Amino acid sequence: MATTLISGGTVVSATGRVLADVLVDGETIAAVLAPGSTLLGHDLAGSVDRVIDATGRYVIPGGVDAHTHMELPFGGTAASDTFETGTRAAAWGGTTTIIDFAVQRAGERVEDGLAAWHAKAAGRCAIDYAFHQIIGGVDDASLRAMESLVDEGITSYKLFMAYPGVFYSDDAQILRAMQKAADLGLLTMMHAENGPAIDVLAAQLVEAGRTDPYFHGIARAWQLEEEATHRAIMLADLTKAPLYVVHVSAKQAVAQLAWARDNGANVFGETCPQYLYLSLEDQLGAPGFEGAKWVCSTPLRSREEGHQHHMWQALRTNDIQMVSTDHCPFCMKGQKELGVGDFRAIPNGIGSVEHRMDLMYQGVVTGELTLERWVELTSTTPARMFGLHGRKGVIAPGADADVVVYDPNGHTSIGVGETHHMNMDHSAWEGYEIDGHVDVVLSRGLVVVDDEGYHGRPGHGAFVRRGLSQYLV
Ligand code: DUC
Ligand code: ZN
Ligand code: ZN
Ligand code: ZN
Repeated sequence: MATTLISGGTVVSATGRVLADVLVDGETIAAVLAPGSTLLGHDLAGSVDRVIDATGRYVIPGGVDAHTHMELPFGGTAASDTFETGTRAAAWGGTTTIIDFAVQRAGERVEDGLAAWHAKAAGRCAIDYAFHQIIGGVDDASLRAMESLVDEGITSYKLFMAYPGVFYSDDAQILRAMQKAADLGLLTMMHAENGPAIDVLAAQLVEAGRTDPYFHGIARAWQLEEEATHRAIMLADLTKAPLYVVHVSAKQAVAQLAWARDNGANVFGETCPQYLYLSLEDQLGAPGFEGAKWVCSTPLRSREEGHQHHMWQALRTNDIQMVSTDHCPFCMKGQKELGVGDFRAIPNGIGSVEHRMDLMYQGVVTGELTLERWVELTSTTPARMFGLHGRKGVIAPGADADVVVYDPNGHTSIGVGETHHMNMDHSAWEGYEIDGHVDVVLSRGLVVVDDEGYHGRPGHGAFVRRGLSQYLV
């Protein structure tokens, strides 16, 4: 088994930083050592297969993106990244684990949905992957099927309060699923938007000729995110089901989460880079149909109303505990274009799996986050939240050797022709400049990215069975 020494770097964890050498033996981390340590009198650098000089750079645990949608069928099309292209792009950007969503719809068997996702991913991923289970049709059969999920290594599932007729669950269904989840120790993930109310507003807007992409965000008003978040919290409280609210974008929804946590509830929230950087005003100012590239749900929020500023603050105060991408890419041509003349037909989603580590590092540069908080939000907490701790999210003996060498003196220009490896014909992040650079990426000991380029291969990434959330035990 190959041995690698990552020498001279600053190892950053969620709790601190230290100058140290990291010794990798095969697929795992063997030791974290004082710089220049010897082993039984032998110079380590001379006795390993490979030395990576990390002098002047940060050595961090690989990113864990707990919310991606490779190949998700949506709006008559499917997300444009396959597990092969999506995990390759993730690796380029310093993410070494994704947790994707297997899909079950009303009338389908949960077991079949899960098997279909295994079939899509197996043998194709460049980095390790795990699954959550979407339950798009809560009924007796799907509730029974939830009983097998923990044994399958799937310890979280997602419900939708939005998208009536597609993934939607009503309150009765949510209540039943949460009762089951509370029994099983499953973490309930919630898309918290009031879908039936959104659909009425959207129809009224289209009727009035307001069909541009911008009106997607008007229909999906923050009141309907706040209301659904509150409802989810109360149903979770009643059933004693721990709750994780995905893609929080409205400051009022953050306030609901903070209130619930202050009252002792097991409630958590995630946000995404788009809700930190992009705004409804950006979308309004985009020429022609360009704003479609930022159509996602929950939607971008108004900068004038201060949502983005508030979200950075919530990351500091731990009212929001982690950052995922909700990576759900669609090309403009043939996909987003389906919604020319009616924003309701624009497939919802933004592709960011490649850029999350960089975009969040820029928050360190601008003083929004500490270096340690960057690692915590993008790697350590996601691993703990979703039952991967010990293997992922830490640089420690015995952990998987998923490691990133990050250069604070490097530079990354984001855009289609620059660093972009996602299967998209545009970037939601075109023109973003990052004062840092992903230099080297190891996935279970294999160097997948270095100065010479990309060395990853489909099938290196393995399915990871997850344990129960560390926040619930
Ligand atoms: N939101 C998106 O933007 N895309 C897919 C599903 C979702 O909830
Ligand atoms: Zn969602
Ligand atoms: Zn999603
Ligand atoms: Zn560099």
